[in-house]
This record gives sequence, C-alpha cells and structure tokens, in this order.
Amino acid sequence: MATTKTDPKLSIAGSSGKKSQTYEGLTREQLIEAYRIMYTSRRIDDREITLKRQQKIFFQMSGAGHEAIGMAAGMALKPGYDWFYPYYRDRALCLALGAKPLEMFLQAVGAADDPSSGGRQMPSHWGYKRLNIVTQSSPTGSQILQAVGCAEAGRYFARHPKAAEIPLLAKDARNGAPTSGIGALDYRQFKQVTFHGDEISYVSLGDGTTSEGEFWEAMNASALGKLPVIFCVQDNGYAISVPVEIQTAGGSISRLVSGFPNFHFEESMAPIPWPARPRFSAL
Ligand SMILES: Cc1ncc(C[n+]2csc(CCOP(=O)(O)OP(=O)(O)O)c2C)c(N)n1
Ligand SMILES: [Mg+2]
Repeated sequence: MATTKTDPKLSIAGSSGKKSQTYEGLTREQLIEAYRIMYTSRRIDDREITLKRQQKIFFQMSGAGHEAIGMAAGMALKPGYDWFYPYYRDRALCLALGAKPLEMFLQAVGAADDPSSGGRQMPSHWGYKRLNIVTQSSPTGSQILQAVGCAEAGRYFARHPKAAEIPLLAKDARNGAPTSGIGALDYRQFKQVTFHGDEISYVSLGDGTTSEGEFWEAMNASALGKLPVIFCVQDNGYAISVPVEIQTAGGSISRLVSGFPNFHFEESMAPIPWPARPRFSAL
C-alpha cells in the first residue's frame, strides 16, 4: 500500500483557516478513531477468550498484534465499494470498515441473529454483505484466488456493462426459473453487484499461508493481468508452531516475491513489542 509521510507540524485545516496539528498527516480525530478501533478489537478478543474459558463459545481466533495493519487498511479503503477477502486475524479491519462488536459476538456464539451466516460459519469467518466483506472458507488461502477473481470480474464488468446486465430479476425468476442460460439465477440473487472499474480487491493472509499453491497462482495471475489487488501478508513469524525460518525459503516472503513484475511492494514492521510483532507486506 502506498503511504505518504509528513512531518508532525502545524498545518492549515479546511477553509476556516483554523490551525490544527497533524501527525504523519493524520488529524487528532483520525488518530483517536484509529486507537479506538484497535482498542475495541483487542477488548473483543479479550472478552471472547473469557467466554471460551466459560464454555459459552467453542472457538476463538485472536487478532491481537494484528490490529494496526487492519485498522490502517480499513481506514484507507472504502467499505461497500472496494472488496474485502480478509482472514481470521482481521478483526480490526472489519471494525474499521463498519462491522459492529455485537455482530462479532453473535457470530462467536453461533447465534441465529449473526448477520454473517446465521450461526453457520465458525467464529472469525467475517462476512458482511453491506460492507463487501466476503465470507471465508476455512482452508487457509482459499480467499486469495477469490480476491483475484473478484478484481478480474470487476474490471471485466466495468469494461463490458452489457455482460453485467441482469437478464431477469432473481425474485421474478424464482417460479419456474431456468437453471442455465438467460434468466438463470446467478450470484446476484445474493447481492446486487455493480462495478465501477476502480474498485480495489483486498486480500490478507499469514506468512505460513504463502507456502500454499494458491498464493503463487494468485500472484502470477495478478501480475499478468495487472489487477487491482492488495495482498496483505501478515507475518507474525509462525504458522501455528512452525517458525517462518523453516517454512519459507530464506525466511522472508518479501524477498521471494520481490521479483514479480507489475507490483508496488512495501514491507513494514509494526511498532509494537515482540511477541506481538508481525511484519506486514503489502504487495
Ligand atoms: C489448507 C489448510 N491447512 C491447514 C489448516 C489449519 N491451519 C489453520 S491456521 C493455520 C496456520 C496459518 O498460519 P499463518 O498463515 O502464518 O497465519 P497466522 O495464523 O500465523 O496468522 C493452519 C495450518 C487450514 N485451516 N487449512
Ligand atoms: Mg503466521
């Protein structure tokens, strides 16, 4: 992800001419919002861990240590416009995009009122239609090619609007709907989708997941097609118990992928102490 750095200094804000202090280009309000998102994310994790110990929930995936990148990506991208293929540690991303703590707790306990899946998905399998956060499959890495396909589809439909026309509205087609051809129900029965041509598809994954074939297929397809995809690799040094040094050749995925053409590439270390110190690669 491209970043702009500015020195902390006084700057003119708005047309009122009133001076307001910014830090790294962010206003006081933005910084408070950023902190609020990260703090909320950590508190939800803490509460869920307690609920798990009380056997009120049966699975918990923590986003602890991953809050900063999620918050930053969520504040930079557009919910309901860009497309999001997160992974289970992206709680702060979802909060920054507009997911509610209550919705997360409803998913954690598998409630019928859970807006993601009515309690059918596992916890931390984010999915919010209104925000364009696409629900995840549990095999790690499934989301990567889906994100690339979304970017490709978006570009295709924006360039060929006729192909995006709905032959028959799903509600009209339900009675005696054909199963193929004109009038067949398609994915748009779940969400009316319009592409504008400048959407970004965001996908995130852990360091261990970069060893899967899907990751390399997705990188290659994105590079070939010059697709608008952000790959956010959150390297926390381990895939469960396997250290990155013995999982990834050379110990750094950044080095391995740096030869791919048509990518803007950045690596950053979050300023938080070990052990919660992921390295992030936005490719
Ligand atoms: C295909 C597949 N293999 C194994 C698993 C079990 N599994 C879940 S998370 C995980 C580790 C992933 O590590 P990493 O990508 O580094 O992400 P992290 O949890 O460290 O953020 C594994 C092996 C799975 N869900 N799917
Ligand atoms: Mg990891």
